[in-house]
Amino acid sequence: MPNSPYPTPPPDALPLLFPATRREDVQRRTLVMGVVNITPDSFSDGGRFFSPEAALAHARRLLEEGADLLDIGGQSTRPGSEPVSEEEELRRILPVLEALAAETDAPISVDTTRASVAHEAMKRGAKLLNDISGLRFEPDLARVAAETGATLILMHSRDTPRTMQQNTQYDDLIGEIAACLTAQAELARCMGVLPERIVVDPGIGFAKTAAQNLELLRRGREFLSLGYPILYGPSRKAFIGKILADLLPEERVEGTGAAVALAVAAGARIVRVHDVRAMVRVARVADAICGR
Ligand code: HH2
Repeated sequence: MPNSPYPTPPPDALPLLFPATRREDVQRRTLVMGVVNITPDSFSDGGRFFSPEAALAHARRLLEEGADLLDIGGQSTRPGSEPVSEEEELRRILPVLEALAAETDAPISVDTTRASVAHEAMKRGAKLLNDISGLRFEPDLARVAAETGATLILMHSRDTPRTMQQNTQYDDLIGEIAACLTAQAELARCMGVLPERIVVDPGIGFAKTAAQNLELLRRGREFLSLGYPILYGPSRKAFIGKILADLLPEERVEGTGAAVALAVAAGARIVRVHDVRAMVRVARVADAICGR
């Protein structure tokens, strides 16, 4: 749009994940990814959707509320969290993924750092792999993405979720994250992932202080030069609670709305959120203001 100071992300291949009738619509606006955590210990909704039935009902609700995509995770990555076994991760994710893939054409992402879990998930209908380690834990995950044609989300973080908040020193926050995401995307491409199947994410809340999370959102448009669609996951995170006198995660909806609006203004292509109904409204209005 002429005269808009807000960048519009260039056309990308994400619409190909959707049925042909929806492609035009999803090319023009920010996509909302609903979070389905099948975990007893996630920071914002841990334990609420732990049974397969509860997780499925939750996922259906998010789709009704307007989620474009879903992100299913079987392992919490909150600061300080401990990993679960591969068997347990599969046991949590697969039944829900299989049931959902059979009943919706909304693209389903699986939030995993394990190549083996990624492989099983792709066999059962997942379309995206969301790796919060950006291939640092298991580079072979890129091979799975290449072989199965998955869209691969590469997120910036450091160390492991257990220790990442002890490693938040950056000389050049944006430059270092951009360089890291570029290197991870290069690795993925070397392993056969097509460039149009890569999405990058600066990793809000992962090895970042509250002030650094704000800077990521303030300067988000600088990541556009990486040339990949950008995902932001600010939803209900601690930096929002900190600004708002220590509000609890489920009370951070409006604060999340502010972060989502500014992510859209920075050129986000996907926002990963818990409160889908509210954030669809926020993203639509922010898209309209930005002239998309
Ligand atoms: N944040 C979380 C998990 N996965 N993936 C991407 N790409 N970007 C993010 O910002 C991101 C992510 C953490 O949020 P949540 O899933 O709600 O919590 P938990 O890790 O405790 O399950």
